[in-house]
Amino acid sequence: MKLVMAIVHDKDAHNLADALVANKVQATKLASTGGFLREGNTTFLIGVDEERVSEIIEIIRNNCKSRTQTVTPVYPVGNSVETGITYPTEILVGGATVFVVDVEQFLKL
Ligand code: 2BA
Repeated sequence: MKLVMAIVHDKDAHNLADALVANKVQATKLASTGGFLREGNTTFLIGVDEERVSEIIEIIRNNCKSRTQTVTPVYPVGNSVETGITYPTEILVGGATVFVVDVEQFLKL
């Protein structure tokens, strides 16, 4: 068994949740926060048999768009140690950041 962890934009979370249910995939949806933008995103935990991993990845791909976002540093120019960015910059966010990991044990007690 595998655990698919997918970090997606909040705007895609509803459609992705619907698509997972429609495909009879069990998932848990967590409210999360991106470390860089410090904005809300959504993390899905999806436990599946190994044979279904590529199907799950396709479902995620089909429901998560990439978006450009403008980042304006909160630090003044010359003191942008944390971000390294000193002026408004466009960054690409998503579609989805996906981790697939082995599950040692899966128990429902
Ligand atoms: P955030 O950390 O808020 O990052 C949002 C976007 O900002 C990233 O999009 C990336 O384009 C950009 N970004 C992140 N760190 C940066 C930096 N140090 N300098 C310049 N630009 C930077 P994505 O790569 O699509 O990531 C979307 C969200 O997925 C991230 O939100 C984070 O919550 C998660 N994520 C991405 N990579 C991760 C990783 N290796 N481990 C854990 N979570 C990750």
